[in-house]
Formats: sequence, structure tokens, C-alpha cells
Amino acid sequence: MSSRTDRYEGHDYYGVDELLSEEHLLARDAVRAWVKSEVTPVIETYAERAECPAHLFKGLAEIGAFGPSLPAEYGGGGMDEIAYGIIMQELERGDSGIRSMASVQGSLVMYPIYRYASEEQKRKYLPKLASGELIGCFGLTEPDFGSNPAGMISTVRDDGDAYILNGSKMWITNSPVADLAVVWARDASGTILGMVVEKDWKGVSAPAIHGKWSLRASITGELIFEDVRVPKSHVFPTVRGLKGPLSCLSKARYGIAWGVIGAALDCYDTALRYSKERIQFDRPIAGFQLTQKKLAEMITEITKAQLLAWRLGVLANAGKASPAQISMAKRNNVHMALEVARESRQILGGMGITNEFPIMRHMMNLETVLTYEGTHDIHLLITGLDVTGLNAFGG
Ligand code: TGC
Ligand code: FAD
Repeated sequence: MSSRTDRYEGHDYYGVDELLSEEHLLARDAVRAWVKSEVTPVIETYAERAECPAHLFKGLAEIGAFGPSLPAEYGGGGMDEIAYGIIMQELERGDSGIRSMASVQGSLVMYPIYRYASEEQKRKYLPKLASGELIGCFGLTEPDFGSNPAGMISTVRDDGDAYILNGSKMWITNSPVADLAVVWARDASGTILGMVVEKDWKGVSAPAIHGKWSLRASITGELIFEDVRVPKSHVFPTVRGLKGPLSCLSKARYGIAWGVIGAALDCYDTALRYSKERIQFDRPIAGFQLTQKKLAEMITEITKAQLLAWRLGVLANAGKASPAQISMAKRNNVHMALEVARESRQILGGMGITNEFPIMRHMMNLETVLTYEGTHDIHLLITGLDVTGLNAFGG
């Protein structure tokens, strides 16, 4: 007898596919096929070598993974927020680092340029970012200010038709391979400004950070600015203050809430198949109650996460997804995926720690995803503030 999950391709236990449009399903299937043919065969090797598969940037652009919900006029996909989410899910089924390549380019670089830059800057950068001709990165975190970006000490000094930028940014996805960076820094009055900085400008450097055991197929670096002359035309004219970068984070966190479901599905699928084939004590380990407890709890949590993501998508399409609702989904779904990875790893026993299966790589990746774009605890405090009205961050 085939199980219910076998009957639903992709382990869609509650029939969430029925809530999706033809366009969503087409986008999902196209990205799923691309990941299967371009990512899955090479990802273990890149992760093992701690090397970024930079050749995939072009392919990501071709499947429309950069800015799927940004207007087509500027090179975006012109689709809705659910399409964006489901594309992130399929990318992260391959690897969180591949999803990161798309999250940063689309949500943290193209989105702020689309939303806050001048028309001239939009026309200059967006089509080339959408096509993968230019790669971008996003500089918010600093060595001494991670969870609390309001404390940032990078500064700009007014110098006539330009600003002089000084400071450094830490943990910046793609910075060593990027052509440009969206950077956030304070002016003399303490106001936070956003700007586009090209990497080959005098005074900009982006050394890589080595030694990561997580997100190994994604390249991470610093951004160092020493008296960099930033023309005023490159400073976003329409946004001031921390809400600029935080609005970009909302967009990217939304994508992560969907994305990590893909990593969880890949782990669950691997564990389910393995448990039916692996014989111990003369029967498949899937027949033991303790294995079934793990599998049953995994598919329950995945299903809840799928429904949460879908509902968040509906709210986002209506322009009604609040930052706190996005935080709840990011926190819940990343934690869910990490727990699914850990339980799947146990089901595979010793084989679970090898690179013959994707589980350990997903698990290590998800440790980063739990921390970046706001840590697990910061998102809890955002929910706490939202429901009590009392700020528990500090101060
Ligand atoms: P707070 O006073 O709460 O807010 C300042 C202003 O911003 C507004 N706001 C938001 N707007 C849009 N979206 C959001 N998510 C927003 N959150 C807040 C807020 O309404 C206010 O507006 P206004 O008009 O009153 O000025 O600011 P706070 O300093 O108290 O900070 C709150 C806190 C702790 C939640 C925030 O600092 C935070 O989220 N910290 C976490 C930092 C973080 O997530 N960093 C991520 C760096 S980028 C990254 O990790 C990329 S990984 C890339 C990859 O995928 O590889
Ligand atoms: P900290 O802020 O020092 O936090 C350390 C611990 O203290 C955490 O557990 C945290 O939850 C806890 N903590 C902090 N404040 C509180 C509080 N008030 N109450 C309770 N607990 C608290 N940033 C970018 O700008 N751009 C990028 O592209 C980017 N990419 C990244 C890629 C990777 C691989 C990684 C690891 C990080 C990346 N980041 C990026 C940075 C990321 O957003 C930060 O690491 C994250 O926001 C946490 O900051 P931190 O590491 O400085 O930790």
C-alpha cells in the first residue's frame, strides 16, 4: 500500500498545490527541474571545497530567480509574492547557499534600488542585475553591530557633489565576487543613508571570510571603505533611517520563510526513502514506531510551515504582511527545517553524516539561516514586542 505522502508529489500532504495558480506551478516546476539538473549534481563538491559555484549566477538569472516579484519593466519577473516564495523553496531544496545567491541579488540589492533609487539609477543597474551581468551584495552588519544595526558606525561626510564613505561591514554574502554593494551608513547628523557603491571604486575592498562550516557553497566577505568617494546621485533620495534596510530585510526574510521548506523537504524525502530500504532486525526501519514518530512529526511540521508560508504569501500579495508576521514565519520555518534535518540525520544513522546524502549539508547550512536576517531569538523578541507592546531588546 502506498502511503499518503507518496501520492502527493513533493510531499504536499494537505494539498497546498490546489491553492496555487498555474503560473505558480509552472515557475515551481521550472526551478525544480533546473535545480535537479544544474545544482544537485555539483553542490556537494562545491560545498566540500568551500567554493562558490559562481557559474550558476547566469542560470539563476535565466530561470527568473532574481527579483521574481519586481516589475518586468526593470528586469524583474512581474510575478506575485507566492511565485517568489515558491521559487525560493525550490532553490533551497538544492542548497541554502544557492537560495542566498538569489535572495541577496533580488531582495537585498534589486529591491532597494527599485524602491529607493532615482529613475536614472534604476535604469542603470536593475536590468543588468536581473540578467546576472552585474552581481550585488548588501552591507548592513558591522563587526560590532549585528543584531543591533541601529548602532552602526560607518559614516559618510559631505564633500560637495559627493559623500566620503568610511567604515567596514562584516559577514557580507557575495561581497568578494560582487560588482556593487548597497551600503548603509550615517551622515554627520546621525541619519542612516543607503547608497550604491561600485566595488572597483578607489578605497573599496572585500576580503573573503574563510573557515565557515556552514553555507560553504556561498561566498561571504567583508566590505572595507577607506575614504571612498560616493557621488550624491548614488545615494537613495527617498529613504532615511533604519526602516530603509529593515524594509529590505522584510522582503528577504519572507523568501527565507518559504525557502527553508525546500531544505526540509529534501531531508524528509531522503529519510523517508532510506527508512523504507534500510533493514535492521529483519525489517525496514520505517516499520519501527520510533522511526514513524520522527517521520510523522516531520511531515506534520512541514505541512504547518507550508500553510504558514502560503497564508503569509496571500497577505503579502494584498500588501498586508506585517514585519512581525514575517518574523514569525521566518523563525518558525527555519527552526522547523533545522529540526527536520536533525531528525532525518538520525534516521540515516552513520550514513547520515556522509556526503552521499544531502542532510548534513542542509543541517550545517540551516545553522546560518537560523542566525542571518535576524537571529532566532531576535525574531522571538519581535513577536514579543508585537503582542505586548513592550520592547525587550535592551536600552
Ligand atoms: P525600530 O525602532 O524597531 O525600527 C526602526 C524603524 O524601522 C521600521 N521597521 C521596519 N520597517 C520595515 N520592515 C521591518 N522589518 C521593520 N522593522 C522595523 C520601524 O517601524 C521604524 O520606523 P520609523 O518610521 O519609526 O523610523 O528599530 P530597532 O533599532 O529597535 O531595531 C529593531 C530590531 C532589533 C528588530 C532590528 O534591528 C533587527 O531586525 N535586527 C536584526 C538585524 C538583522 O536582521 N540583520 C540582517 C543583516 S542582512 C543579512 O543577514 C543578509 S543574509 C543574506 C543571505 O540571504 O545570504
Ligand atoms: P550578535 O548580534 O552578536 O548576536 C549574538 C547572540 O546574541 C545571538 O544569539 C543573538 O540572538 C543574541 N542577542 C543579541 N541581542 C540580543 C537581545 N537584545 N536579547 C537577546 N539575545 C540577543 N549581514 C549583512 O548585512 N549582509 C549579508 O549579506 C549577510 N550575510 C551573512 C552571511 C552569513 C554566512 C552569516 C553568518 C551572516 C550574514 N550576515 C549578513 C550577518 C547576519 O545578519 C548577522 O550575523 C546576524 O544579524 C547576527 O549578528 P551577529 O552575528 O553580530 O550576532
